[in-house]
Amino acid sequence: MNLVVLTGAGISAESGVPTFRASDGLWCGHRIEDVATPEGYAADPALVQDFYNRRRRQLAEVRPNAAHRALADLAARWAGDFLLVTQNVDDLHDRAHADTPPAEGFELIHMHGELLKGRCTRSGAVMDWTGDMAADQASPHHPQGWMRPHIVWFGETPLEMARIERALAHCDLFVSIGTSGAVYPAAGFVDLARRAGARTVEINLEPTADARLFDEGVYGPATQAVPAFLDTLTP
Ligand code: BV8
Repeated sequence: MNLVVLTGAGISAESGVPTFRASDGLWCGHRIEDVATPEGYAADPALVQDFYNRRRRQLAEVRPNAAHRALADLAARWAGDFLLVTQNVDDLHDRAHADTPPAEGFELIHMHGELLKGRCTRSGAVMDWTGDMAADQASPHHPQGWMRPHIVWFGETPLEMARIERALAHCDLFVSIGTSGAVYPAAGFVDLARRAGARTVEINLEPTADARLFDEGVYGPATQAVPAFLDTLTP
């Protein structure tokens, strides 16, 4: 059986990573346009770099939770194709799968980029980046290039879309975990999975506005709802 799982900020919430649209969310202190758009970066690179530096530093204080680990345990045993697409830019899935190596049919895609990577604005080269990034951080890849976070901002094209769409066209089970369905194209993945005839399941703290698009809903904190649901699957 081919599985596609989409995760959002809700799967990392219980690890202490703030979600985007909760009252204490990340963006409460900032308008989206100011920190998560190319225009915001061009207007005030220092503000944007500081926003991402704070989030990159915070990764040292958080750890994968039982939901991340349950997905890693399943990936180690899954016999078919298993694509895990995350909208999250934290490295909690990466760490969970590093601790429990996945079977060969598994792939993890960060469709909105990664906090622990940087990108040269001229060459497009992507490289690991664990420390702070200055507003005028020179690129090691191009004499006239600067470094920017390897993050997909609003108005930019998400990563690996062709690969994701191919997997959705052939999936038998689509599970959406901890995402409000507020951001496209990720919010449209359930439609592609339904068109492929897949069983579709939403796992979230509470029903989202798109709950009606799913065959089933499993509601509660991800650290409880995700392990419980994955236990019902036969790898
Ligand atoms: C694109 C990186 C073209 C930045 C992010 C009008 C209509 C349709 C689309 C648009 C439109 N106007 C503009 C657009 C396009 C736009 C868009 O969707 N805008 C929205 C605001 C309307 N999209 C884009 O620009 C995208 N690019 O469209 O390019 C294209 C299209 C197709 C193919 C090729 C090209 C690029 C979007 C990427 C933006 N970057 N992240 C950063 O991280 O700083 S998006 C950002 O939002 C994060 O990635 C985040 O993951 C994502 C979605 O948010 P969620 O993860 O869902 O988080 P949220 O807080 O909203 O929800 C948390 C959920 O968890 C809640 O449901 C909550 O109940 C639940 N929860 C909380 N605690 C728990 C829990 N669940 C379980 N357990 C818990 N404990």
